[in-house]
Amino acid sequence: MSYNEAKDKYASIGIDAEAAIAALAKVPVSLHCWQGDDVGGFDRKAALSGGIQTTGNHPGKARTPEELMADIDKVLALCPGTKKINIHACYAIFENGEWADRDQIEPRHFARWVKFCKERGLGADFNPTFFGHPKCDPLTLASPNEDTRRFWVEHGRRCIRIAQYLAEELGQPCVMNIWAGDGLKDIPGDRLGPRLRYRKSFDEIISEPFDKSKVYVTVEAKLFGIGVESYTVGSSEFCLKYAAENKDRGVISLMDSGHYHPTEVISDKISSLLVYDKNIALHVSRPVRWDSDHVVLFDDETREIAREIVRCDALDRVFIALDYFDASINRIAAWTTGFRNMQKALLYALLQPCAGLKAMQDSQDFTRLLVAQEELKTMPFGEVWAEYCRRQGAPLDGEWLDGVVAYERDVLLKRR
Ligand code: RNT
Ligand code: ZN
Repeated sequence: MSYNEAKDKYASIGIDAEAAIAALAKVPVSLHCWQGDDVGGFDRKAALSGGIQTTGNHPGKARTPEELMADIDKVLALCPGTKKINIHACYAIFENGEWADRDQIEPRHFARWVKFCKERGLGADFNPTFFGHPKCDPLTLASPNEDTRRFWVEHGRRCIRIAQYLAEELGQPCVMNIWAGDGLKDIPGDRLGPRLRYRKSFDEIISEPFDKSKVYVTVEAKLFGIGVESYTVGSSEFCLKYAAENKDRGVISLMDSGHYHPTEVISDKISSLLVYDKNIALHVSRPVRWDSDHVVLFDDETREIAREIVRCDALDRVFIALDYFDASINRIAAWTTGFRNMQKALLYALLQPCAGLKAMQDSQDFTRLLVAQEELKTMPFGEVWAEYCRRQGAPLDGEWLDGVVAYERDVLLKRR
């Protein structure tokens, strides 16, 4: 079947494939820089902490800014759509023998990222890094040790300045996400104290002045992490309440698809937050039994997340970022697969007869609703996806992996 035939097939059920392609091309999706080096960063050699872990030791991970940027370029060339680069503070780039600790970093340590983004016309998002550092005691923003807590608050405040710098330089808003893995391995003796300190620290961070039209501060909730199984300070309730209470100061909720109980899905939560909030943010990931950050698939939940965003007519209200890190396979293929799958899910969602499905529900025609949704699954989606890739100058499915394998042979395997 050709694209034109597929287009006609969609038109026969009231769907405009051209409009779907045009709409998707404008939706920014944030590509996380940390898939390229297993969340390593450039500012120190400390092991990952905060309950997150990469597993696998596939050869060829990026070791320097040059290598990471070269790898990102590969991914960008293989992915259709509008991209932003999501940078963590630990990816500061120090030059001429300089080094600055997390409570000393400055916008200029991200000048190379600005250059990288400018040359490619990309926006950027940003994240303070509250993990992988000796000052995780193990708590950071919730630490009872005032010296530790202040160190991390200062880090957060500096990150707001860096986020604003990125937004101003690149002429696009910057989402600055606060996630700290603060929590305890075993049963706490005090659950309230750390949460009160966490709130105080958040308040101190956002008291750093910023332009709310340029910097969107998000707070990411979590259930638990490896090594912090019994208690997480920044739980879902905590972060939702914090964002609600500080909405006017520019704080937005962020939901990561791996940060809830195993049968809980964020697709069902999106509409609840959109009832109350102008903007929300997402980390699209894939948890396998825990927050394992597997590569995002074109699976039911990723599709449902995208369908919800589209059905709520909220493509311009939801900040979509990817968050996964697989070190067991070729990292460029992992990155590319997840990004392309997010694009596929969004395109698939844009090819839904939303108004028709709503009408079936509202007229209690649940039989027709079920059948219609099932039959959508075998519509010729692949042809529309291929056309979208062609128009974006991106390779089609089946056309990109051999190039990645060649890059692995010629470049990645020489990184030893
Ligand atoms: C951890 C959170 C967080 C991190 C990144 C690296 O569970 O999902 O978003 O993955 O900041
Ligand atoms: Zn996340």
